[in-house]
Amino acid sequence: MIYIDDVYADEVLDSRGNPTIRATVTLSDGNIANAIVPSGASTGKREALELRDNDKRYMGKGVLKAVENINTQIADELIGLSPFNQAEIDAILKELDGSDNYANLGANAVLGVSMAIARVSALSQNMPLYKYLGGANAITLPVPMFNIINGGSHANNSVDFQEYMIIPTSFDSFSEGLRACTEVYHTLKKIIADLGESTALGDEGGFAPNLKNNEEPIQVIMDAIKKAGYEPGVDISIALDVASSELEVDGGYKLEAENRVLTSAQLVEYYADLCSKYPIVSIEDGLSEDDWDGWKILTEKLGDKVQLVGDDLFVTNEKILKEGISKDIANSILIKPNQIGSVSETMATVRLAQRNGYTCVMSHRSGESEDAFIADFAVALNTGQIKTGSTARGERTAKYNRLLEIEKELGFGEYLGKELF
Ligand code: 2PG
Ligand code: MG
Repeated sequence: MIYIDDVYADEVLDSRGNPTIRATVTLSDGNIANAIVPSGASTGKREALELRDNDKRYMGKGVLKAVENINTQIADELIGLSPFNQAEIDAILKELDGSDNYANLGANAVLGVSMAIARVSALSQNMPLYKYLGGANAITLPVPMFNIINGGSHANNSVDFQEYMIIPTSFDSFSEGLRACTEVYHTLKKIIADLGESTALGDEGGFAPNLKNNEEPIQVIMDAIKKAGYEPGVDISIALDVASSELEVDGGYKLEAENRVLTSAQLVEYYADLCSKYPIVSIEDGLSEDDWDGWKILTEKLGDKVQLVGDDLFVTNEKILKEGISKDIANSILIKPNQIGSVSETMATVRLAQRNGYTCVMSHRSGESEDAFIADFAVALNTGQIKTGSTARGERTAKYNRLLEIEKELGFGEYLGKELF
């Protein structure tokens, strides 16, 4: 029987220069694999706990306690077990932690090990990770939700909305969709430079220009789509992640760039107006994680036309999603494994969403690494969509390049470009 021979962790750095966990698992057959854990900036309140040292090193952001938890408690528990039952391993880690949000071991410690177990098991079975996790059903390449302008807490510019993205909707394959988005990205760079604005990049590789309100980014993106030779709304559509939990103030949502505070209902009207003027097919966190009444208004107003994605709202949590489904809130969920803490719990949330007709968008975090686990995971879980930045910055291209590799391996696979929206 093949068993887990060693489990250990190191403190390494993420794409923002903050410490994170790299967990490594060795099997008795000699296979060895590691996984690096991502980290968010605009985190939801109900996310699983990311354990930080809170001491003098790295402004408190060290992860030596989480490393220690892996090297002692988690290693003690897992060494000697078979790695091939992911659900059982993840359940053991959950029980070892004993809390409902990994407050003891740290969700970063648990997720690192959970991902490394999946990866080393795939290796041991001589299978690509997507196939190990998804089997013969894992053949759908995700449509990219490609980040092109950054604002909010991912950039220090004047724009309030956190992410403006483009979605290739008329292409026959992942690689063709990605090519089109990349061409629009290069075209946009020139447009922004011609406006006399900075072409510096935000955390996820999109540009971070100082534009005069939250609508102007959409206008320059429309311009870029056309100048690159594509038809907005036909070939390429637009998606937003407002990350509005970050904009909440007493009495509403503060749009700093526009010098005004809107109520939930007014913000919904603002979105409806934008959607009537531009081909916006998806809005993430249009209202805050606490504003379920507002979400109800948003879903009633736009839910049958626009994909409404809950990120901070659902935090990849099966229980919270269940509540959302029962209240008819949103129609889509963002899937970030580190919000919930293990591979199996992430899969359970995706299953629940898919059974209930909620779309799923696999997602990176703003703090990332060269680890491309989510590329395989998106294919394995048939999410059909992935949000992983622009084609700039190595930690973002790592995921795109892995998907290109998977596409080739699958002999083009299946791609939902035209059918998605
Ligand atoms: C988001 C994410 C990823 P962060 O809000 O969707 O784009 O950002 O990782 O900072 O939470
Ligand atoms: Mg978000």
